[in-house]
Amino acid sequence: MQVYLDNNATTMVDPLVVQEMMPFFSDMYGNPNSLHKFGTASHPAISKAIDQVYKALNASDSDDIVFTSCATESNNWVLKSIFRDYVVNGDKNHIITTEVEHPSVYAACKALEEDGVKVTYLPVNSQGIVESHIVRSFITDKTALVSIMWASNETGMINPIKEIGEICKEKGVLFHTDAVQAVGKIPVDLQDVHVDFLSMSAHKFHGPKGIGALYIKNSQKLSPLLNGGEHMGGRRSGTLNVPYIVAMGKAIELATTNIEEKMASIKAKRDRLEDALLELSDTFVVGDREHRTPNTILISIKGVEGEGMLWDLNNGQIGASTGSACASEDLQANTVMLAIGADNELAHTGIRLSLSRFTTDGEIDYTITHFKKSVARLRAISSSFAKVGPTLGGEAKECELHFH
Ligand code: C6P
Repeated sequence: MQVYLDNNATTMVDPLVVQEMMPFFSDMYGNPNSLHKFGTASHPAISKAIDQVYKALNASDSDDIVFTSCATESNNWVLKSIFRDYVVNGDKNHIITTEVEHPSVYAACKALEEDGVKVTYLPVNSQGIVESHIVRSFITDKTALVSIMWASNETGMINPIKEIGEICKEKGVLFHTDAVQAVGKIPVDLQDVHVDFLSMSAHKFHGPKGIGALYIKNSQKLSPLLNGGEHMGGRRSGTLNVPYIVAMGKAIELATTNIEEKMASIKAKRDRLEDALLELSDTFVVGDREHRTPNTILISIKGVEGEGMLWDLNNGQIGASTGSACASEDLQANTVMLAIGADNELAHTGIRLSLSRFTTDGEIDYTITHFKKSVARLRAISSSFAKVGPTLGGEAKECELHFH
């Protein structure tokens, strides 16, 4: 058996999505900006895809949804254009974000600091959540933007986006959320929350890699990142990637239709896996289940290095990760675990398991058995675990961590 439990890194493309996109490679392949029939043939499918994305997010007709190449582009677009529009060409100089953002926000903020922007990196609490009152306390009349992820790719913890949006609205500050790990996993209703800009990526909800989007409330000002032709109303130049746009529309429709049912089914499997793994002594899961995306577990197993565990799981045909896929080669401690107060040793023990709607009960059973054997094997050869030994009556916990 093979088990893929790294769905926060990327997901399998749903076969129904593949079917929908195929005709636009070699059949209806014209450039949609061309005036002949080869070009115009794809217009109905593009319109349908745009409608599917608006409907999935409950966006209004006055809002813009602009297709991009990925969420990294969407995030960079917001941050760099806010810098241009409100810092260079305005009187603001401050951006608020968090210590636990994905690198496409965090590294972009670091780059803006070199250009003179003051950036505040907010801490998270011991659950890995940004508390809204902290956001409020750092907003000044120089703040151009607050950028806070909706849900964490590492822990699955869901931030109080509705509260933060209300605070930003009240203070007259623009609010961007990186919703890559929220869209398609939990309900995202843009009539219910106040968000100015929202980034997403299709390959996180069973669409293909290389297509994302940026939502812009009320089609407001945001200078383009890519200048060129008049594609997407001049907001994002570059010939439209028709097959991928069609795929993204289909994927978001499939992911968000009856989302509550899908969430309940994934959560039941996730909880069963989590309960079984927490039977092991000296294990911790970051964050409570109530505030977590239904597919994610970040588990720490005392005495077991994350990389060793991944290797062992991989030998058993199970794909997992120690955290963000783009940081997985540097063998550093998990930065989110450090941010929530784990010590360096513990922050090397995190394993991220992320399910999808395609994960089966049989795969969960197999993973439980293999995981437990791996832990026993690795603990038997772990020098740190041997030295300290299992905590007497070692308790397994899911909730806030108090490491110190
Ligand atoms: N996170 C992970 O293993 P792209 O690669 O541009 O489609 O998505 C980037 C991105 C932005 N924000 C968040 C919250 C994300 O999780 C990701 C992708 C993967 O966690 C790959 S690093």
